[in-house]
Parts: sequence; structure tokens; C-alpha cells
Amino acid sequence: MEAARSSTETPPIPLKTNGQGMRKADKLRQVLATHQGEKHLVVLQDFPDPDALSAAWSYGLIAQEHNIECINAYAGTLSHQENVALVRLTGLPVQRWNLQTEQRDLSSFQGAVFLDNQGTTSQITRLVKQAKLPVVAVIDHHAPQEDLNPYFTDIRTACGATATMFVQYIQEGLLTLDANDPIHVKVATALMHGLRSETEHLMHAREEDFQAAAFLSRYYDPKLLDAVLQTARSKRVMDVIERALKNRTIKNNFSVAGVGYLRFEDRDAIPQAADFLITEENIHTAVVYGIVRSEEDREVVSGSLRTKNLTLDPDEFIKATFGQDNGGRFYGGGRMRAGGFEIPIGFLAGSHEHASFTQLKWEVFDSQIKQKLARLITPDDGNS
Ligand SMILES: [Mn+2]
Repeated sequence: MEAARSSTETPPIPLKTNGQGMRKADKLRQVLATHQGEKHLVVLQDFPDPDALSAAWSYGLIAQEHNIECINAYAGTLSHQENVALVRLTGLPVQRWNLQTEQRDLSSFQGAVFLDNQGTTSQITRLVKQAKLPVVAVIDHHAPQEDLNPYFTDIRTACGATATMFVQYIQEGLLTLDANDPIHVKVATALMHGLRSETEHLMHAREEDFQAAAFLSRYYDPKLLDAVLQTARSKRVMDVIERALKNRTIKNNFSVAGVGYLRFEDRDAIPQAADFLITEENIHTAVVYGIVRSEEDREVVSGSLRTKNLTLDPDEFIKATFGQDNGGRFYGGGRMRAGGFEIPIGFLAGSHEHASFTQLKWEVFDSQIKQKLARLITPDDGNS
């Protein structure tokens, strides 16, 4: 342990070696120690999942050890029924910032933290940049996106979940869990949910994810986890899945479905529909997308990719399919077996007095996305 700690050489593979984890934990402790007494904004993706939520809660408790106060915020919606249940049942501290209707002043914060994302999937990133808020930490398992120039970085693309990374920090001594502390029991339950949901109920878990789950098994509350998992899908989510099923087109083992318009709150129906389409025989990859519309008429094309094909890298696939915007930012990215994208609709956003316009707008985006996808799904068509 001491040897790993005092060694200055960088290990060649930043993967699951414990040495790497140990060094990172020490580095994080150092960085937090130099920010004592500060208040940090923990930025979550617009549609935070259990992995992000549980990581944020753990980060807050770790930071508290250094007298740092954290506010966890997301600018979209807690969309999946299980996520709503997780937050309600555990009392997980998180705030929704509606940037369309309210002004947010970041002057009370001394730093920002990005967990389970690297800024590309949150509207709050823009505010952090405008306020020139120093980025204290980026901790994630998605492929590297834009460089936020943080004091501390830990990006492990081979890691099944950000929750796993936090369990390792805890095991390295950044936080001492107490099985009699009700908050710790709930955090452990949230982390268990985070890493389970991120690894298809441990089906795709690697050794370190299993080790993390084994560690959490000493602290978590199985009944509470069961209550979170028992949450039923809403009818609207079922309807989106039905639309995906009806609209899907299949080619070269890809299943692609546009589901039209859906409400912001139901955005998570898209990955759930993709999860469903991928269960069909001979399908290895599913892409589902729709136009998500908020009450304030903000619209974005939102999509999810799920794959069982080990040779398909979701991050590469999405970046190659949709490319970058004028500012050089990719429209999405991915991690193992999953990816997502968001394409702003800009000037065309919002409801229109003519229903035909709304229909036309969908058709334009739908056919453009299908065409871009087709280039990768059937690369030979049109090239010969
Ligand atoms: Mn994650």
C-alpha cells in the first residue's frame, strides 16, 4: 500500500488496478483538503440516472469530511420512474434547476464538480463556464468528452459504473460507512441500485463491479432496493415503447425507431424502449429517438443506443453518426453497450398553430437521423 502511494510513476493501464484506484483516492483527498470550507456545485446530466445520483450523494458525504458543502443539481427531469422512487424513498439530496424559467446565480459557489458526465449532457455547464467557476473534479466512466480542465480527473472507461468508482474511494478510506447510520444505509442502497442498473443487474458487471457490490452488501437495505425496483412503468412510458415497437425498421441486425414527440418528463421512455427493442431475436443494436418537448416549448431531439455487439463502440458510433456542432461539440457519446445523443432544434422549437407544421418538423428530423444512421448501418449502400 505504502509503495503504491509513494510511487510517482504512472501505471501504464488506467483500468481496474487497485493501485490506480488508491492513487486516485489519495489525489482526491488532497484536492478536497485544499478546498476546505468551500461550497461546490455538483452538476449532473439533464436526465440523471441512478449511477449519477448515487455518485453525487457519495461525493457530498466525502466532501463533507473536508467541510465542503455540496449542492447536487440537474437542469432537466428525473424521468425514469425508478429514479423518482429512488430520490423520494431515500431522501437523496438533489435539486432541479429549471433554466428556462429561473435565473441561477452561481456566485455562492467556489467550485463545480461533474459526476458521471463531463459537461456535454448538462445545460448547467454553460452557467459554470459563464461564471468561470473552477472545476474541482470530473469523475466519470464515459469516453473522454470535452476537457473541463479540472483539478482532479478520474475517467475510467473500463469501469461499469461511476458508482463502482465511488465504492472504491470509500474502500480506500475517503468515507467510513457505518451500518447503523441510516443515511449510510441509504447511500449504500443507492450505490447498489446505481451499479446494478448500470450493468444490467450485474449481467455486464466486471470483477470490480462485483467487488463493489460485495462491499455494499454489508451496508445496503435490500427491502428499500426492492421498493425502488417495484415501481411500475407509467402508461405514457408504455405508449412510447409501443410506438417504438410499431415504428421500428430492421436492417443488418440494427433496430431503429423514431417515436415522435414526447413530454420532457417521459424522456426516459426512450432508453427503456431501446432496452426493449434489443431483446428481439437477431437484433444486436437498437436506436430509439424522439423530440422531447418541455412545458416552456424547449425542444430537443433525444436518442438512446443500446447494443449487445461487443465490436460496436457506442461512443465512436454516435460521434461518427452525428458529428459535431459549429462549436466543435459532439451531439453525444457513450460508454460500454450504451450511448445517447441530443440535438437542439433551435429556431424550429416550440408548438405551432398548424398541426401540419408539427408533423412536418418531425418528418424532417426523422428522415435526417435515419439517413445519418443508414450510412453506418449499411455502409455499402450508395458507396458502390
Ligand atoms: Mn454511469
